[in-house]
Amino acid sequence: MNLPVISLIPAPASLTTLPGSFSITPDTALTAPAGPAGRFLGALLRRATGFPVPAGPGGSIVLALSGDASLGREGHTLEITPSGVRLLAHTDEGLFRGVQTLRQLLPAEIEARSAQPGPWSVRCVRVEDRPRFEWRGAMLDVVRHFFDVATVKGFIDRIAAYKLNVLHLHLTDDQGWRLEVGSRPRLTSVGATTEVGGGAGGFFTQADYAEIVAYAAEHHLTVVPEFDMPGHTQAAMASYPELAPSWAVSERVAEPLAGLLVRDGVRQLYTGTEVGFSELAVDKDSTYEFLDDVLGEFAALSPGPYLHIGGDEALRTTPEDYARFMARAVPLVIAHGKTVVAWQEAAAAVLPPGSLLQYWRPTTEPVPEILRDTTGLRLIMSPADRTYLDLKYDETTPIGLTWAGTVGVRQSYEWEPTSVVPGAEIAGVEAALWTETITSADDIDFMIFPRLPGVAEVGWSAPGRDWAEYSRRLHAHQARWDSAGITSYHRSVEL
Ligand code: TNX
Repeated sequence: MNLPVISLIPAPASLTTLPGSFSITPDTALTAPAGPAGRFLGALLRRATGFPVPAGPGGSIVLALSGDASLGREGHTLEITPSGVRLLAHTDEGLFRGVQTLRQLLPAEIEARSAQPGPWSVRCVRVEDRPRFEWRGAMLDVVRHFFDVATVKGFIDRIAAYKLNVLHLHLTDDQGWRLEVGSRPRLTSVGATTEVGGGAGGFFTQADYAEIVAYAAEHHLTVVPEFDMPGHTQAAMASYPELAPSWAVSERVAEPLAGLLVRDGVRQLYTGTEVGFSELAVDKDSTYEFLDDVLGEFAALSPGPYLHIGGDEALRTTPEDYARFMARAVPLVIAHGKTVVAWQEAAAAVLPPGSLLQYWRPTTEPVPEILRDTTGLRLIMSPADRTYLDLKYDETTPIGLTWAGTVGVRQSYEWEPTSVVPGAEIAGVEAALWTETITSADDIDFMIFPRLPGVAEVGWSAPGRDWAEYSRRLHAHQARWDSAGITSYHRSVEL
């Protein structure tokens, strides 16, 4: 029989091949605890095999919650023998990650959206697995170009397949405000009406956002919403002019940009791609009332423990103003019961122990002085020259930015998150997809495939990268994307 070659991404902690194979047939049943893992696997198998795959006791595929806490929250063991599949974990999340392994052991046709002929055979194996890092994220910028709920769900489908567990949504920026806020309706009625290039923009209603959060939870992904402050706030200021600082834009921003940002003293919507020109009024109490209301709604809508408050590229803000601002903004996050996440610039502020900083500067730059001592903080590693999937693959890539150079497939895979900021505690890694040049779901697929799986492996698998071995596995995944109907992935010459 023609059994698929094993090409797991991310590579598991341990894999042993056993003799023989197991086949899914019209008689196969699934025994699983109530929860996303069993639901996901049942739906996946039914869709591509066309078999009924009933759920109930006595199935030849068994997912079970073992009492063994030593597996960790996401750890699991998967044993496939000729008589069946047995997947054990301590939590449903662990089962869900293991289901992604079983999925990749099946023929690529398992990704098809309609019933295929099969056969549905897998090699017998024993896999013991758990992640290296607890934070394995992907960020989607829905501001520079807006992406609707269906596209975000598609993004969740893609990242969950590679065992990521965090969906970071960049929801606010100069070019738009993308989440409805009940107490500040102009943020969306005004602030969401455009995007980079002048398109119509758009926003998530609170019901839309709840749908995304629920879909993410169904894939054991935590949604981390980002309200970027005090910079990247032109859309908020265009919606509520009183949020703007008292200094005249022309004092700190050169023409012609300054002329686009203000007309008759009022902040305008912005559709360009410059960064670092906007800042909230740091000295007005009303700014913090605004933050309190908005952060309160973001927190209430987001069941996860984190709120991301940006903090990057506040380039027109003096260091004193930045520190004063963060000293008032950070406690609001805490008051709403959330842990602070912020871009690396926020290392200049006083952050409570346990806060997370997202490192984004390229690995080729020296570590900034403010990050020399990160005691009490944890770092999410997103160095631009490795994890910024909005950067071009090479000079010939039709879309994408190049401010940190180009990011080839190999470059996004061959790096070590713990050696960028020596001594820092590393929570994990996150791929970032900024969307200044990305305008469609096909563009998203073009930029994330084939680079995203490499960042996922850096986050999940033991250190020590072997490009030759990995690129063979990655090559095999193209058949899975083909089968899933993902047509626009980048046909990289590196594979
Ligand atoms: C830098 S990374 C930014 C974003 C841009 C991105 C483009 C960061 C914290 N800020 O505003 O979209 O580069 O690659």
